[in-house]
Amino acid sequence: MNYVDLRSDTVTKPTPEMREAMAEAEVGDDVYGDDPTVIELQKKAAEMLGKEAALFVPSGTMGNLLALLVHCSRGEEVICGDKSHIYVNEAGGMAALGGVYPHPIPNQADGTLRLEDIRAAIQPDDQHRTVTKLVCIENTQNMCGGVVLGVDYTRAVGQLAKENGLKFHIDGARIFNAAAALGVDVKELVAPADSVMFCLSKGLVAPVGSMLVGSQEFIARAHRLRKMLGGGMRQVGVLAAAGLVSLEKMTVRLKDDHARAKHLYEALKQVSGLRLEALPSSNMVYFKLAEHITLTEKQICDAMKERGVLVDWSGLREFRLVTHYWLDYAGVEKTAKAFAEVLK
Ligand code: TLP
Repeated sequence: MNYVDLRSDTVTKPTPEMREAMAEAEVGDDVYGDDPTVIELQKKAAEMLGKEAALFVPSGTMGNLLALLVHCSRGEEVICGDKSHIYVNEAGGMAALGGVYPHPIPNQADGTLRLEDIRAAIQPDDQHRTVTKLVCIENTQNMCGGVVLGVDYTRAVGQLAKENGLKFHIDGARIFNAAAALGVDVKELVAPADSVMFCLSKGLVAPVGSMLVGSQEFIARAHRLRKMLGGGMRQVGVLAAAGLVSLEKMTVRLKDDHARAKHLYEALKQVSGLRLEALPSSNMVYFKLAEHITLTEKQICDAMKERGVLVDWSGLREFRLVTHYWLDYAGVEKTAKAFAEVLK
C-alpha cells in the first residue's frame, strides 16, 4: 500500500535528484580527509550557519553527544530542558558515555527555559556541587509542539551563558524549520551559540546524517571524539551528496510543510474525537483524544494503518503528526477522513 506516513519527518525518503547526486558523487576515504563531497558539505554547512567549521555525523544523537563531550568533562553538568531530546530521548548517552550530569529545568509551554530558572540552576563555586559548563536549548522544541524559539530569546540565553562563563549549545535538529517560521536567516538565529547540531535527515529529506557546527577548535575536538565513538566513515560522499541537495533545495521550501501542518490542524479540528490546542508553528501537529474515546492509542494506530495512514502516539492519549516533503494536500484529506472513520 502507498501509505501517508506522518510518524515523523525522519521517514522522508531521498528525492530523485538526491539519488542521482548520490550515484554520481565523487568520493574518497573521509577518515583520511579525502572525500571531496564531504569537504564541500562541511564547508557549506559552516558557511550557512555562520560558523568556522562543521562536521558530518551519522545522526543527530551523535552530533549532540559530541557537543556535550567537547563542552563538558566527567562530572560536569549541562542545564537543559526537562522536555529536551538530549535529556529524554538520547538513551542517557551523555551520562552513560561521558559522565556528563544533566540538570533539567522546566520547558515552558512555548519551549523556552526561563532565564531566571537557568540563572538559578548555575551551580555556585562550592566543593559540594557539580561544575556547570553548558546550557542547551532545542529549536524547534519537539515535545512542546514543534514550537519556535525567537532570535531575541536565543540572544538572551547566549548573553546569560557568556556572563557566567558557560558554553551554549543549540540542538537545532530542525533549526531550518525555526528560521523559516520566523522568516530570518538561520545565521542570525544561531549567532549566540558556541555549537549547533542540525539534521539533514528530517525536514531536509536526506536519507542519513546531521551536521555539527562551531569554531575550528571545537570541531577539531569533536572530530577526534567522533572517531572514538566509531563514527569515522569512509566513502561517505555518497551520503554527503544528498546532504548538499538538502542545503541547496530543501532549506528554502520548509514553509510549505508548515502550511500543510496548519491545513492538517484545521482538518483534524473537524474530527469530533480529537482535541487540538494551539495552531502549529512549524511542521508538527500535536493533539489529544477526547474523553469519550475508549480505543487505545495502539488500536487507533492499527486502524489508521488499515486505512493507509501511519501515525504514532507521543504520550498517554496524545498523538504527534509531522508534515514533510512527501505529504501533499490529498494526504492531509486522507488522514482527516481516516481519523473521522476510526473515531466515529
Ligand atoms: N527526533 C525523533 C525521535 O527521536 C523522537 C523524531 O521523530 O522527532 N534532536 C531532536 C530535537 C530530535 O527531534 C531528534 C530526533 C534528535 C535530536 C536526534 O536525531 P537522530 O534521530 O538523527 O539521532
